Amino acid sequence: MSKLNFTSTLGGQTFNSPFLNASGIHCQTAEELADLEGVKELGGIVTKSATLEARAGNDKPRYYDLAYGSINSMGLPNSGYNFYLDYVQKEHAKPTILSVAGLSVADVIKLLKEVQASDYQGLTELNLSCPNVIGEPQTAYDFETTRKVLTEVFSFFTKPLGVKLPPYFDLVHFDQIAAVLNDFPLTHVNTINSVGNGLVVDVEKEQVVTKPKGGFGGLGGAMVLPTALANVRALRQRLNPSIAILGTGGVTTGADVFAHILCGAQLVSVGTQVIKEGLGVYARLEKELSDIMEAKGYTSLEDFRGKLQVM
Ligand code: RRO
Repeated sequence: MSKLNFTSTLGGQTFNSPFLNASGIHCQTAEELADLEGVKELGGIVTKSATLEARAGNDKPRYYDLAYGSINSMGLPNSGYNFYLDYVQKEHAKPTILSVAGLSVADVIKLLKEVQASDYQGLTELNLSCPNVIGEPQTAYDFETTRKVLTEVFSFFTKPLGVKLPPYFDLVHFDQIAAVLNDFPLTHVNTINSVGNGLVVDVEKEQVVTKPKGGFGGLGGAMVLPTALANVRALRQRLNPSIAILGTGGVTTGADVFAHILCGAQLVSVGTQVIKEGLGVYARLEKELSDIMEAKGYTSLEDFRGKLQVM
């Protein structure tokens, strides 16, 4: 097992393992971020998406655990970008990804100007896909606006930058978003955010399970794995080779991690399963991935990355 090479590179940085936390998962407070640093199987740390001002988020209950995954309508609770920008500028044993989100285009520009002006040289990820801010659309479903935002951002931003995308469900939409993204020097795209605006019904209570937005919320966990794999694969087939894909969505086993990498993922994030199982999930996933690689005679992630076969 120790002979396996789990290294991947992204934005000029080396990640010693393919595992990340999904943004929003155990990464909002200083204590949670410190916990992530202590997980040796984690290759890098992603922050909760940061906004200009701190936010309390939506009313509770706003997260609900399901046998087949989760539904959330957190509403971007976070400590504000100053806190996360301070955090990523400190010394860390692992690479960091600073996730940022704007409530308007002007917010995004202001946030990224602050990052540009700071000493932070690591990766930043612009979240274009939060499904839960009341009254706000998911930007990346609007291809024109996405192009407009990225054009403005790259007029001044010179540091490593990726975007977090919502899931797409139509092959033409994959073509359209890829055509936009390929015009910019992105380090990566992270796909997928939760499957927006699902609705879970408690039949006994004849009621929804989360309070905000009448119960509508983002779906994650096992139920979204095929959607996540489709997005990783379809984008890998369409994006410039210089744009890495971070695979997020539906990982519960080492086989799921293997599948994400086979579809083209450079790194793989875990969200819902961390909430269900705790941070020990990463040791289990690493062991399961190692067992699969050893059984197949693979010694590095490059041996199978992107090599999914079709019939
Ligand atoms: O905070 C949230 O409600 C949230 C965000 Br910003 C996101 O990007 N994805 C998600 O499922 N929840």
